[in-house]
Amino acid sequence: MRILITGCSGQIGTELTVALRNIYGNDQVIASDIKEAAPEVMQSGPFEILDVLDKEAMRQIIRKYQVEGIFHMAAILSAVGEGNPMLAWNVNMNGLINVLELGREEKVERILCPSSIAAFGPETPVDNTPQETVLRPTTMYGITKVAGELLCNYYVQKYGMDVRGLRYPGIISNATLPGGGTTDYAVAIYYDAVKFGKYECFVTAETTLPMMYMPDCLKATIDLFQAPKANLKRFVDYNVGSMSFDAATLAASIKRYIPEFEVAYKPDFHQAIADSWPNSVDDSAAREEWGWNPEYDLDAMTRDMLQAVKIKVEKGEY
Ligand code: AKB
Repeated sequence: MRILITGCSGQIGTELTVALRNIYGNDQVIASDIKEAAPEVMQSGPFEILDVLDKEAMRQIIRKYQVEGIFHMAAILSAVGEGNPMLAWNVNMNGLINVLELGREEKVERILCPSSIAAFGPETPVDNTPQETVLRPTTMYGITKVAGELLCNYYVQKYGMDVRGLRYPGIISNATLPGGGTTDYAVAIYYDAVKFGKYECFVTAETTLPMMYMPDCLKATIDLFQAPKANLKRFVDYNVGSMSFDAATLAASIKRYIPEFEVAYKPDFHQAIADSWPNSVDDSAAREEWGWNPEYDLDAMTRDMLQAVKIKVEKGEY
């Protein structure tokens, strides 16, 4: 299958491109972004500069490479979205409708567009948040995620298209730094622990959120994309859980390996966003319909993260 990835320079896009090239072949996976990607993406297969708001440019790429599947990863995340709500609306909604319309017009076989725990809001039950529940987010990012889920479902129902999506928790990774999310503290803490032995955290010690390590994120994304269509009942909005912890527990897991590590908690505007999101999610639909089963727990992730980040710091890459 020939695949187009939008947003390949982002935190997930970088590693997803590499993972998909390993599965489908380097020439079969066309990476695209508004800016150049990391060397491992640029040097391992085709790359195109693409602004997802430019529908005709995207059409040309779909035709040039005879694209059969799209992973639509280009998005503005929650914290940047609160600073510039119109940008979040424009990129997240108009980028998505361009992908969906082109999928329909150019007969793309399958599209995956992630949603997020940001689709939930303060009225949603916080523990083991059900699959079907109140969706009244208080951030523009969350609003675009709910609208995006509805839009994707519209294309499934009205046009019989194969559009799939999952609600990412906070994603923790060491290849590309995240940009503009609320859950970014759970990545930054590892870098600052290794480099400085201390970290200033922008949410309180008690702030609990669902999180996932990148290998599990890639597995969830690719497993859903590859799942037999006949097994799927919902398509666009699967909860996917992995681990759930508060900031103090995350810090304690690092302290086991770096005993002198210190965290100062200085909550800022991110706190209100984090407070509107769940502690943990019920992902039984994903487990039943496409066999979702995460591998990493907090300690396994911390060991892996610290090792990888140490190498980066030693090389002067952070
Ligand atoms: C964010 O924090 O904005 C993202 C997300 C949970 O979707 N990481």
